[in-house]
Amino acid sequence: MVGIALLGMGPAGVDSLASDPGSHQGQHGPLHSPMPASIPAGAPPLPPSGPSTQAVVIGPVASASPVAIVPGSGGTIDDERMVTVNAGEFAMGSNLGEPDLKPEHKVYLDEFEIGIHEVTNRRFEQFVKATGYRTRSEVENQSSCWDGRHWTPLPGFDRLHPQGPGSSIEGKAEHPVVHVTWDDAQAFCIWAGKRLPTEAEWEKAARGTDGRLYPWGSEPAADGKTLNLGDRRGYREFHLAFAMVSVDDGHGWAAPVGSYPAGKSPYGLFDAAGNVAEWCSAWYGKDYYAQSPARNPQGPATGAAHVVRGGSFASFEAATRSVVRAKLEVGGRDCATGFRCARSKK
Ligand SMILES: [Ca+2]
Ligand SMILES: [Ca+2]
Repeated sequence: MVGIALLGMGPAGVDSLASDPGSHQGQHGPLHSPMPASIPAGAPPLPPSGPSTQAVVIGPVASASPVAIVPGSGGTIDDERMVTVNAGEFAMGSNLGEPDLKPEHKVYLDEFEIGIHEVTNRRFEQFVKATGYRTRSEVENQSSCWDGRHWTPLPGFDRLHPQGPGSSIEGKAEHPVVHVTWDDAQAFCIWAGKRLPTEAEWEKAARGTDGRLYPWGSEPAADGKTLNLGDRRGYREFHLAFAMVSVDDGHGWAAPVGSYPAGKSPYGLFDAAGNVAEWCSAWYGKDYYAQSPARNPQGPATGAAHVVRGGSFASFEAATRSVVRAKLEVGGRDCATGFRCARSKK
């Protein structure tokens, strides 16, 4: 079992923190209420994500042979379209809503780039073909999904079988990759010469600088044209008990990325609200906003779960607000969580 390590430095043992998949707590849920977090100390440092000429050895849990990834090598094969988010302040968090959103506070971020789309199956397949990487869901032939009553680990659900046994990614090349852990997402981003966005970068890219609550503004949009959330198709196809049955957004599960241009963010991000929830680089800290540095916050130094943002096709409308903070523990993955990559400007 190998976590993530720089060659010559020995394994960092990231996966030693992995929790029992049986205790996996899906972070979507019909109402998608963020769960309180307890943050134990002593977690190992994050793997390197910046540009490097060193190969990085990455192997998912139970992988017999870890794979070597040359950071940035995937950027020459193809690339996700990125937009630049200019340096400056924005209002992060909210004085209204869940306790972990408070207080609203000014945050300054250096200039960065971020993908306009969630990473697709097509792009992730390029990574797999180039490196031989296997996601943890594939290795363990198991991932979490909604069984009609609970988020629970289910056999036969993995990256290649997003809707479980009998499903496949054939014909879903432009759908977001799902059933990927934070480590899987980080491995892809390293290969692509990028990194996961910080929580602050994700929020600024999603809601801009004017304090809006959604990518398109502050009013919920329930016309079915701005985002893919838990709608009447989710009720029928995904068996959501509390779906918004008054809305038809066209998709019961994930939609191809970019399907909702009316819901673009001020910086041009598609699907920042809904479709699939998105991993951020940071550990989740319930009280972090009260103590966050004012410049380029990176999140708590340690934790048990990483931040996941934006809600998903399985979320109730309120959970798709760009301020909502959800989390998924180390090793967690499910049918409604993916990611997009970011990159610091040189
Ligand atoms: Ca939907
Ligand atoms: Ca999303």
